[in-house]
Amino acid sequence: MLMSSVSRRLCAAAACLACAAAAFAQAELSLIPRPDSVQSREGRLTLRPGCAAALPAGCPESYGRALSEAAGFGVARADAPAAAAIRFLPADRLPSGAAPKGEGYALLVTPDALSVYASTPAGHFYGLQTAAQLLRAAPRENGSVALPGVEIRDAPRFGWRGYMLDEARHFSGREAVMRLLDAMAYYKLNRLHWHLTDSSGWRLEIKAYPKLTEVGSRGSETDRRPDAPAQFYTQAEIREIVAYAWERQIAIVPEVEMPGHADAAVLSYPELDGGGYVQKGRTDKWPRFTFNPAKPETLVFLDTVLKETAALFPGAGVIHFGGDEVHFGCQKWPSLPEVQSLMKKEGFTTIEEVETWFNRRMAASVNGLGFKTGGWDEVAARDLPRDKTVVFWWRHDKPQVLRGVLDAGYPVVLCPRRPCYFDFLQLESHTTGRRWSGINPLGDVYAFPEGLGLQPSDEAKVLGLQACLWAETTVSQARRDFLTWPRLVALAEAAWTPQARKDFASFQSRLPAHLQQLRARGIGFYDPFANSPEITDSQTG
Ligand code: TNX
Repeated sequence: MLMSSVSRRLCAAAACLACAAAAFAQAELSLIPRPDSVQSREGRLTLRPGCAAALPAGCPESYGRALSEAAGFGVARADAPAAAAIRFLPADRLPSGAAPKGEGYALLVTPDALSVYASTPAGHFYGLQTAAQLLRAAPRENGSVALPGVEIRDAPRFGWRGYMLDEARHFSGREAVMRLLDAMAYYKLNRLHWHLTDSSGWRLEIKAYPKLTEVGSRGSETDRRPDAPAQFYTQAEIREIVAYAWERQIAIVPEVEMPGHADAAVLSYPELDGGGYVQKGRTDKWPRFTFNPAKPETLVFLDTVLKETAALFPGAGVIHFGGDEVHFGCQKWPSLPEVQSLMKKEGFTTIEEVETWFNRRMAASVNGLGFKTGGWDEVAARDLPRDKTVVFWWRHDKPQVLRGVLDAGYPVVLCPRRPCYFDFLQLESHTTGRRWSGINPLGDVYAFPEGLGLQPSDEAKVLGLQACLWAETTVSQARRDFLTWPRLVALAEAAWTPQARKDFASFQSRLPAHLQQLRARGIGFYDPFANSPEITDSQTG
């Protein structure tokens, strides 16, 4: 039979697409985080514009949008899986093998359909992210996408896959946070630890204490003018961002720092002052570093702040209350009348006992609101309830603190300065940022936490991993992006992918496609392949 020229051209195009799909199937799929198992299967699936997806019941609109954006064409919504080219199905419909549990999922590409199987909304969501990554990477021809046959089984190594953003030192703002949440979700990260208060700024509207944002939100680490613009989140904005994150399976864990790192709050309400920062004899840096820990007004203030915070972050599970570096600013405590009378009443002989009393008092308040208390690792010395406290281990030079925390039975988030602090340099030749007997290059982030020598019994108590972006040296969003990406992509794989599947060379081969995708999202990054120029505040501020 003679072929028309149109159908000949269509056949040639199909053959070409088949070649591209075959080549694509042979190379490792550029999925990040690398799934637990990926097996090639016979055949391929061609998805055409207008193809339909049967999405999980009750899922947000953003699921369909994510598929359409990744495919590059509109994906319609199908009511029933039978008619759909993309299907989200319950775990027990999986044709063979163990049904995925929890955050796990299975994804099959057959000539008929791309099917995602999971037993929870989180599992379906992570299958969706993998589907989106497959679609973005697949070859295109005449507007269609050709996916190689594949069977993926996947589940995370750690349940806490986090990123801490410091908005107190420099403010990122709503749009940057939304963009960040989208990218975090794409890499299956599920906790944003939001550092909203610190000495250089208070960024969270509290209705009972309006001066916190009228006064305390002005300025930043590098701009202390009292008439600098106010920069903070209204409660309505917080609710919007929390809901946006929730749709993406990300819990936002707020941090309200106490009793230290409190200048912005004390500047707003001077009656709460507990004295300042004394380091190497300098009292000028943070003169109001601590709250007065024993003054009844302080306790009422903090209880009220925590209560409003709890109402804004209903699904957070944890409210972080800081608790770090108090020794920098508690020198005045012994001279405060309220501290003196507390010590007398309780029979305390040391300031440490006052700190412990304060921590326990505020942890009870957090717990009373139905949340666990998060605290930097100093709080492990404060005898807080093991089952209601999450310890964030940050002092990498104190492995004995981690040991003690694990032995005491606290759940732990691992976020040691090295290699998890992204305000540290990522390349020796970079000039701006911190170093502490070393720097935090991409490979070190990727290799974490293997170097810690954790035993399986320890790992059971480790909730997970977290990167922290402290923002003292980041005036611009361009610099925050430069410090964050692609190190956060590496952290995402370290937190998700089983240890036996981690391979830095493979990660590096998959990374370039993701750098392009970050660029397409409007997110900046350091390009380790091109050794792109360092972005410092002096260039961008
Ligand atoms: C230590 S981590 C801090 C932060 C700084 C950071 C800078 C922690 C609990 N405290 O206040 O921003 O170092 O790297």
